Amino acid sequence: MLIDDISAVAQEAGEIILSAHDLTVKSKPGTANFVTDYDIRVQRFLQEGLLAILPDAHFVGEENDCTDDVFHGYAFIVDPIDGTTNFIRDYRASSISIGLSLDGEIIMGVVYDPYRHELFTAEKGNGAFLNRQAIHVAANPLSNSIICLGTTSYDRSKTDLTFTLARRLFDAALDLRRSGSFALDACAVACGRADLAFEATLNPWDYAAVSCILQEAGGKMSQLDSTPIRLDRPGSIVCGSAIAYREFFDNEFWKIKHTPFS
Ligand code: 2AM
Ligand code: CA
Repeated sequence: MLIDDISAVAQEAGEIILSAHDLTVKSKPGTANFVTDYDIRVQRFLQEGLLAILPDAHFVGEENDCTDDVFHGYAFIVDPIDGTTNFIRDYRASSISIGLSLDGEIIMGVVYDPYRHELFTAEKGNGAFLNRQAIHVAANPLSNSIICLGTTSYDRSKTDLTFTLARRLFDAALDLRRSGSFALDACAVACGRADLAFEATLNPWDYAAVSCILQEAGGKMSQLDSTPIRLDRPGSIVCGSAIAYREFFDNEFWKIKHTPFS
């Protein structure tokens, strides 16, 4: 099956991450924005492996600035290492993220965490799985929720927005977490380890795969103003269990008033 073939490529790529040593690190535009020779190596491996499975598919990956057509036919939308800063520091919270779209709609998502040997998979209409066991979002109210945030450290113009929102949510919820890999945060929500995740700006390869996994696990995902996610440009993201996500919008947490970002 297609999803098994894609999963096998992701797991093989995980071995490259686990075998990494003597990294070469380069800065990308913005602050706290890095790429290593392994990001590029893993992406090359994925591109070759995935296009061997679906030769006619378009391919969008973080590390080749590729803006291929995601609206016609099949397209892989891939982050070879989500959580590059963690990878550089050997913090061991990074993942491989592979979304597959058909005519602009994500139909499959695979996220592999090589450190925990955890494989999250979903096919549209067929449910979501962690290591082939069905998963589902939790049912906690916001007051009992764990909330994952991304700090958009690469764009400091988003810092006030991020921390104002974080403070509001912290006051309303149980606690906050910051992993450094949005794909892992969203997978934590999908399998009920956390309840809500947000970040002020992400790229399609950060959320394409998990959008399918989360939806198939019974969760919801959109931009912070509740408009649909985009596959062709960056955007803000919030995702959660159906309950936490509804409370997030019912309480208008995202409307940051009395700040320059309202
Ligand atoms: P990355 O590690 O693949 O770059 C952490 O806050 C999250 O933001 C991670 O998922 C990280 O993905 C992502 N991220 C890091 N730099 C980014 C950038 N310049 N634009 C959008 N997302 C980024
Ligand atoms: Ca990346």
